[in-house]
Amino acid sequence: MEGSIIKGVGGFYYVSTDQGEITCKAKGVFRREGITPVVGDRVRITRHDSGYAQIDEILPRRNLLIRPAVANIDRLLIVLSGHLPEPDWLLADKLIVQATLNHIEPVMVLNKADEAEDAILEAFERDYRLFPRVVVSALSGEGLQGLKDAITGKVCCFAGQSAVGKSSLMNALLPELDLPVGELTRKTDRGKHTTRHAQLWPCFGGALLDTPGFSLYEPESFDELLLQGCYPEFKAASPCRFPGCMHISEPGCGVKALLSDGQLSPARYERYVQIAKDFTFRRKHQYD
Ligand SMILES: Nc1nc2c(ncn2[C@@H]2O[C@H](COP(=O)(O)OP(=O)(O)OP(=O)(O)O)[C@@H](O)[C@H]2O)c(=O)[nH]1
Ligand SMILES: [Mg+2]
Ligand SMILES: [Zn+2]
Repeated sequence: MEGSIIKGVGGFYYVSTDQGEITCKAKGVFRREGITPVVGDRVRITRHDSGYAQIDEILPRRNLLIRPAVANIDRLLIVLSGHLPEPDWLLADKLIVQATLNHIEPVMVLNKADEAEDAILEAFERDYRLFPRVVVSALSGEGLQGLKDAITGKVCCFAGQSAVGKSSLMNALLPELDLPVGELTRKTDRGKHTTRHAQLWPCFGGALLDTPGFSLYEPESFDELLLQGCYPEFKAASPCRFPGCMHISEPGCGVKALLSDGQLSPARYERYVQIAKDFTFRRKHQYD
């Protein structure tokens, strides 16, 4: 039988199959070989007469994100809040990079439209104008149809800071879930990491995954040229004078020309420079 892992807790994997949900253990050899099944994995399982079921094989993964580990994602729904917690734009840009490098399509979601600040709305529209994006409110229902359209038929995973409303959006789209939703702490206006595990729900001809966010990005390679490919803005640039230009301090740079023409958001560009420098640093120290 084949199915998808929808949840993994304490060594048990819950597998959704066309014969319903089946609780499995992983084959012993997986552990010896250091293989860990993850949420989103397509697996082949056997059910024994005793009722015991086991995962025999993990089918090849199209992609894998870590912390939390999830596999086979079509779209990453990168959620920011229009109000509190204050948007972590750098994290959002890193998530775009992470998604793009893994051949996952990023979709930008600005939640809490009901109380969104104009400055945040403007920055969101300006910085992500070349990405698919929706402005929504889990509370009022505004924009939810657009979000539904963006996820239908796809395996979509929510990502973003704690308390931006990932679980609230899941609940708004699938009221029967009734997932726990957290508060912001009064002191820091940050979230409390209410969601603890990644979990997948088949729906809308695809699936939705709620996660505890992704607080880290861990590209497999730190190739600055691949990084530049994650910036659709750069495609409008005229060729740079130097091949392999990093678009940071080189003369005759087409990307910096876009910047001075006002065709590239300065904020997006500044964060690009941070991420690019981080790539260079990590590449140099990868084998330290
Ligand atoms: N005003 C407003 N508040 C919202 C909206 N969506 C969520 N919230 C509130 O934001 C807080 C956090 O919501 P959650 O859904 O738990 O956020 P999360 O992203 O799942 O957080 P973690 O599970 O900790 O990563 C809760 O107090 C929600 O009621 C919205 O559209 N508008
Ligand atoms: Mg949550
Ligand atoms: Zn350049």
